[in-house]
Order: sequence, then structure tokens, then C-alpha cells
Amino acid sequence: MFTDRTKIYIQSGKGGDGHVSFRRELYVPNGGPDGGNGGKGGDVIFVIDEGLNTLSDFRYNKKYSAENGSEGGKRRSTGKDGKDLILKVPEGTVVYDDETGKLIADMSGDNKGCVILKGGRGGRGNMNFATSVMQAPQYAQPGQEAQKLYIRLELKCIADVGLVGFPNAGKSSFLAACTRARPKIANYPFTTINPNLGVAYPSDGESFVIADIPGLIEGASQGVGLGFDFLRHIERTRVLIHMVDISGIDERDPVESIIQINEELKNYDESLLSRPQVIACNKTDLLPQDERDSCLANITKNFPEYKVFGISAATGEGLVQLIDHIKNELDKLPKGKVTFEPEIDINSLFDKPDEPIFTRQDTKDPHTFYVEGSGVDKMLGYTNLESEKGFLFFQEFMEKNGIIKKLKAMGMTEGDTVKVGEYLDFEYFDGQDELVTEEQIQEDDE
Ligand SMILES: Nc1nc2c(ncn2[C@@H]2O[C@H](COP(=O)(O)OP(=O)(O)OP(=O)(O)O)[C@@H](O)[C@H]2O)c(=O)[nH]1
Ligand SMILES: [Mg+2]
Repeated sequence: MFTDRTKIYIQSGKGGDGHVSFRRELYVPNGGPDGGNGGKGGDVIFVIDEGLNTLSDFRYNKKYSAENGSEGGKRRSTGKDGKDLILKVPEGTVVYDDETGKLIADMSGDNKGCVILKGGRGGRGNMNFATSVMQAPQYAQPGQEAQKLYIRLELKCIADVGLVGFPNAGKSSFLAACTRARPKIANYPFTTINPNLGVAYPSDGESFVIADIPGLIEGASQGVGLGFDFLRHIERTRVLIHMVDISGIDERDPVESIIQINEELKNYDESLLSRPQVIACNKTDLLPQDERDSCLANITKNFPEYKVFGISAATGEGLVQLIDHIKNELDKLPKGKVTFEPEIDINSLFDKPDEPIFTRQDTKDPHTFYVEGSGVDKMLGYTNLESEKGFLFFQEFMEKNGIIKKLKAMGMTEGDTVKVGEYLDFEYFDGQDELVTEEQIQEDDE
């Protein structure tokens, strides 16, 4: 089945955690810290695959994750980087953030591939944290979190020319007559249920691509019929061929039809109406010469802004002239494909505000307290506690946020353990109102 729209979940790899370990050597009782850094998490990358023309590959599998980075190891060994996840899509695929509906990336034109989600960076192992102040750091930095996102993929065909009109107007017949495409053709509305592409060769110059979409009906822009879902396939086209049946067999007034279809185009996307449009009055073979002439004259009078052609997809009448005219119109326009600009910086989606700082007492051990929240983790991430400056900064942070006060109010007394974030343990000393690391206690004892 043809799929041109789907929602999937993607996730980059988490960064590997930094490692905590100490050198063990014969005759060296207290080796220095040698825990290595974690590996980087894998990215989620989209690339264009020229061989694809639908999003059917995404129909069944809805979840995609890149590999996590591995944890750092002993003896300063760095964890392995997680493998990137490469997702292949057809050219013309547009990636949207599902929640906001904003455009993240248009996989077309010069954009042959791009990173949509970045893997987390690896955490630093404790080998980075040894200083003269602290010889045996007991913690390492955690790896950065993975990025997670629900996205919507939409294929918007890459074509130079779009065919629009009511069902049964003869759009597919026209495509079949002018190109080597073989779409289904039949005398009932909505014969076409997927867009068809065909390459047309004008008498002179380069070929161009025509997109045939299902017939539009009144209300198409609001989702009536099949039209709405497929109007996106003409968004990238630069010239429109408006196909209208003038034989009278569908009992629609041609002038009324043209107005109605243009109304639907305008409701869907106003810019569609400002594109060069050519009216192709089809099925001339079914009308006597005089009727056909008066009909064409009437349409020309009503739509002076458009060029009007009488054609027959059945006999081939007027097709060469129409194709050559379209080629001329295309040549007048600036070269290049219609592409869409991102409406959102993907990274801004992951800049979450810090959680409030949260303090609590251990439920079983009244002498252990916790200080938690992403704000704390972030602070620890950029603070080197082993440097004097870093340690001072940390103390100020605890002070400024009223954390010591809160802990004391909860019953913290001298000698109690305070666990900050995921990795840091301190012992509280009353009187000085400050925290001292275990190593400093040891040093003081000596
Ligand atoms: N006599 C005659 N019949 C035509 C001509 N063009 C198309 N038809 C017939 O009109 C009917 C509809 O043609 P299609 O090409 O399927 O029309 P369509 O616009 O693609 O219709 P949908 O896909 O339903 O939107 C078919 O029975 C065709 O054989 C023409 O120039 N002359
Ligand atoms: Mg058709």
C-alpha cells in the first residue's frame, strides 16, 4: 500500500556514564583514580534514498532508537560510542514535530541528509577529577540523557507541474497520454487514489515531472473526498494544469467547476493560486466544432488571467502545444525546487527548564538526606568540585538555594550524610555550616 504520511517515535542514544575506579598496582596501596569517560550516544540521522518513493517502510515499525554509549571502564578506558541510527526516506519527505506541528526538516533539494536527534555526550570518568585537594574522587559524571521525540513524516512529491480538477476530468488520461506513466483510468470518480508521477518531454529542452493527484471536490480543502490528503503533493509544483471536462457528460458547468476548484486550492494554501495556472479543457473530441469553440471562448472570457487550451487526452489533440507551453512557463520561473524552511530549532525542544530543587530524608535511615532535581545535576555537570573555586561555587549554590537551612529544618545534625544528585556524598559538619568531603576529613585526621 502507498503510505505518504505517518507518525513515529525516535530516540537518540544516551551518553555512557563516566566510570569510578582506582589504579591497583603492586606496592601502590592507594592508586589514583582511573575511571574512563563514557562513550557518546548514537544520533538519529535522516537520509534521502533515491530508490524510495513512499513512506511504507514506516508503516509497521513505529519506534526507532539509536544505540546508547557504553560506560567508561577501568584503566582510563573510554566507553564505546553508540551506533548512529540511519533512517532512509524518499526525497520530498517533510519532518514535523508532532506536538507543535512545526516543521523540523525538509528532506529535499540540497538537504540529502541531516541529524534530527543528537546522541548524549559521554560522562567524564573520575580520572578527570583528581586534584591535589581530592585524591580519590568517588564519583563520575553521568552520561547525557537521550533525546526523545514523536515526529510526523509527510511525503510531498517532487514534481514541476501539478494536475488538479474534479474527478473524471481526465487527469490520469492526460498523464498517460503525455508521459510513460500508466495510471489507472476509469469512468468513475476517484479512480486515482494515490498520486502518480510522469516525465513529460517537450519538443525542445529538458523534460519535467507532472504529478497527477485524485480528483478534488467541493470541501476538499476541509477534508471531503480524498483530495485534502493529496493536495500536499502539489505544494512543491511550480505550475498547475487545471483540467476541466467540457463535454458536458458530467453535467457540471465548466466555468463553475473552475471557480470551485480554485476556491478549494485557495482554502488549502493561498499561495497555490498565485502559481502560474493553465486551463486544459479536455474531451474536445466529444463536442461538435461550433460548441467546442463557443465553450472555449466563454472560459477564456471568464478567466482572462489564465491561458486556455482545448485538448483531448483520447485523441491527442492539443497535447503537444500544451506541453510546450508549460515548458515555456517553467523556463520563465527561477530554477530550483520548491523546498520548505524549518519552523523550529530542534534543539530548543530539549532545553527543558530545571526542575525545582528537592530535599528529602531517607525513609529508613534518619541520618541520610538527599538533594535532587535536574538543576542540581546540571550544576554538578559543569562544576569541578576538586578545584578550590569549584568547591566554593558548590557551597554557594547550596547556601543560595537555602538547602542547608531546609535540611537542618528536617533534622540534619552533625555527621549526617548528604547525597547530592546521583553521585556525590558529603558529611555534614555543624557549627561551620558547611559541607566537607570525605577526603578532606581524612586529610584533617592525618
Ligand atoms: N472521450 C474522451 N474521454 C476521455 C478523455 N479523457 C478522459 N476520458 C475518459 O474520462 C474518464 C475519466 O478519466 P480519468 O483519466 O480516469 O479521469 P481523472 O480525472 O483521472 O479521474 P479521477 O482519478 O477519478 O480524479 C475515463 O473513462 C476516460 O476514458 C477524452 O479526452 N475524451
Ligand atoms: Mg485519475
